[in-house]
Amino acid sequence: MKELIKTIQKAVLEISKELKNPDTSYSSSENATGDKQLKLDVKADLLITEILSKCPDIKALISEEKDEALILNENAKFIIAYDPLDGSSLLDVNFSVGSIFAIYENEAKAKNLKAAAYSIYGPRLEFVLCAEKVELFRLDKEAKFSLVKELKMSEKGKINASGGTQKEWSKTHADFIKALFDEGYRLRYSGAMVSDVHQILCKGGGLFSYPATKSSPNGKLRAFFEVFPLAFVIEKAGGLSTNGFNESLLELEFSEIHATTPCFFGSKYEIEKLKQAYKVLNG
Ligand code: AHM
Ligand code: MG
Repeated sequence: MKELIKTIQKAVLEISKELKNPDTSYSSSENATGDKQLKLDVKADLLITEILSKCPDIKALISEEKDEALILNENAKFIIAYDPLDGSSLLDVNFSVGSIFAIYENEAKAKNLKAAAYSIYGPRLEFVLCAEKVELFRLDKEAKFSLVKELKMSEKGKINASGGTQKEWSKTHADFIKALFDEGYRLRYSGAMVSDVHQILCKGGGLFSYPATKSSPNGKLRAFFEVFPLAFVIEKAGGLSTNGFNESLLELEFSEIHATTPCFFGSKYEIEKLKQAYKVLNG
């Protein structure tokens, strides 16, 4: 696992270099979920594939930018599911984006998650790693990732990061989000889930939500390489996750590698309140 994490960090470092002088134009292709791919989405996917392919412990790679799983070594133990550049539609405005990695053992299933990690390409390069605890690393002057601190969620936060087109929300969801703002929560939403969740984690709490909408009844965010790894991180930091109705997003099972789900991550207070609202208003 140590070698594997080092290899992931190497890939992250290479992507961060690529982002210094980027070509932010679109390629001529779409990914499996129908998103138009930027040249940088494709490049970041390629860099991760090239670098991770050299690690003998990896059985397969599952990427947001690949239609199918890429089998590397049938006898190896780990399956890595990743989003090479989460929030890439914000590259043109120079907002922070990141790469997300889920490390599954034997089979890609939330219950088989052994670790999760993500990077934040912001003013600094940061790397969050979670196996048992959640640790924040930062690239230092010697170009090494050094440990900054352990990250923990508090019981209740102040941030409300609410995704999805509002006119497509259910009344249940709209009423719940309004209730949080009425309580004094502040809107903090950039449009890069990894950066929005990172803000909540670093500030100690709050809620990130991406609900079911009229046009996307199963939500927008993808289970294996966006939702499961970030739910794993938030839960290990002491927070909670749900799809609105279950006890944890990590209970969910999907067979399709690009499956999506409504998702909510946050501190205990906000997630319990959300589950209550969804239960009461949906009967
Ligand atoms: P991406 O992986 O193609 O960047 O798409 C995922 C992103 C998430 O980071 C973010 O939460 C969401 O899409 C934003 O969508 P919206 O613009 O509908 O709020
Ligand atoms: Mg993404």
